[in-house]
Amino acid sequence: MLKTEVINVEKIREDFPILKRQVHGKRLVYLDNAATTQKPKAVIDALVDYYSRYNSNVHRSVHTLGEEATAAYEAARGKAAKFVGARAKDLAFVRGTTEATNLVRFAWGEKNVKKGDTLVTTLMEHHSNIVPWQLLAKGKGATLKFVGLQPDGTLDMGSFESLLREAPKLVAVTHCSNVLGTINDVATICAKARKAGAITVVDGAQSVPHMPVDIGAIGCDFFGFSGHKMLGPTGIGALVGRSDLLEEMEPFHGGGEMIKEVFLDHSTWNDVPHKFEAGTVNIADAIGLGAAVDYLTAIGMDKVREHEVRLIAYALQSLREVKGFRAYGPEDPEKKGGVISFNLADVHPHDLATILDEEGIAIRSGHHCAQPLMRWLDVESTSRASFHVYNSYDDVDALKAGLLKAGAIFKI
Ligand code: 7TS
Repeated sequence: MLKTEVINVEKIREDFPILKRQVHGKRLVYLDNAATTQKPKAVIDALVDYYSRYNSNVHRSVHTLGEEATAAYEAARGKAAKFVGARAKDLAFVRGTTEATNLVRFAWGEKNVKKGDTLVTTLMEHHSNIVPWQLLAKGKGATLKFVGLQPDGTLDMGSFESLLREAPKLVAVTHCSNVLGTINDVATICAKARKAGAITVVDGAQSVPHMPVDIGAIGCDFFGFSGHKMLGPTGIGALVGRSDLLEEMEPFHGGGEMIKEVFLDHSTWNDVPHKFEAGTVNIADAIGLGAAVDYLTAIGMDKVREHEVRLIAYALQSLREVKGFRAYGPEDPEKKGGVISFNLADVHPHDLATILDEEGIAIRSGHHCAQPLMRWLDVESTSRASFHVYNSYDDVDALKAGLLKAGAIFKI
């Protein structure tokens, strides 16, 4: 059975040119969506259209091309903001989630974090939600502390509550783990953190591409996400911030377009969000992200989520039948995003990924930029299959067949 019956996978697959290619003579089974997703023709066409019809810089030229490019760039901002329940003026385009976090580190953190302060993140974070806070803490003489995990791969809320008693300046947490798939109750976390006086930063890299997200309902102060994980181009993402904080923050980068006036001894800043978009921005890819938002909106994010829940449920049930298979993270598909991290007995994940590649199956193996989590799991690395709209039960069956083949090779 190909379809999950929630969305028409066969029809959707037609929109993705890359899915027609073969790898080692086999049908491409792309299960590395948590690293980056494939792009529908609508997104590729939006890039080609911009470069072939109205390529021009934005916010400066009064000629027709300049005005068309500015209108398309700002329309993309509006689309991206609406997609996550935010206002366009509260959304700054950045390169991706990593840059969003670093923007907060510099533009908010440098001014507000002081010696002796506590910053809080969690053990399940991607390095991009750990290292910037480590650097900030080190520079300021602050301390970075970590919320622990429960054996099922969910956050230990007891450990969170006790860290809140230290009145942290900042709480940074992922909406959805890129390894365990754990979906965190970020609304509750942000409400508690705010009550304790902390600023909240939510990493939406693995949630926005896979489920309906309403930043207003989450109630965080900052929220970052990446376009390339949601069918959009690489090099574009967004930081959404609370407007009063964005207003009072320092700029991130200095240069053209982020200023109002420049004198020899000082400058004044452009309005938010342009204050955070120095230099020539990534026009084409922002427009491409707008096209990706249109594409996902037409499918419906509630359907995307339901489709992935069914795929995850099917995959967990089916892959558990493979001898030596061990998955990490929550077992309930309703509590999990579209990723399954696993190991197959003691086969090295890179060996497994190489064997699967011979079958045309793309998974990721490694530490997934989450080394503290790997240590907590007591493994060096894992294999990871991750899903999106074009994946089907057939892809799961192909993965299972690949694992059985690997099992036979390694005599498990
Ligand atoms: N946060 C999470 C939860 C992520 O999964 C990633 C990327 C990032 C932040 C950083 O996003 P970027 O677009 O700035 O790179 N995660 C992965 C991954 O799991 N495999 O490759 C990239």
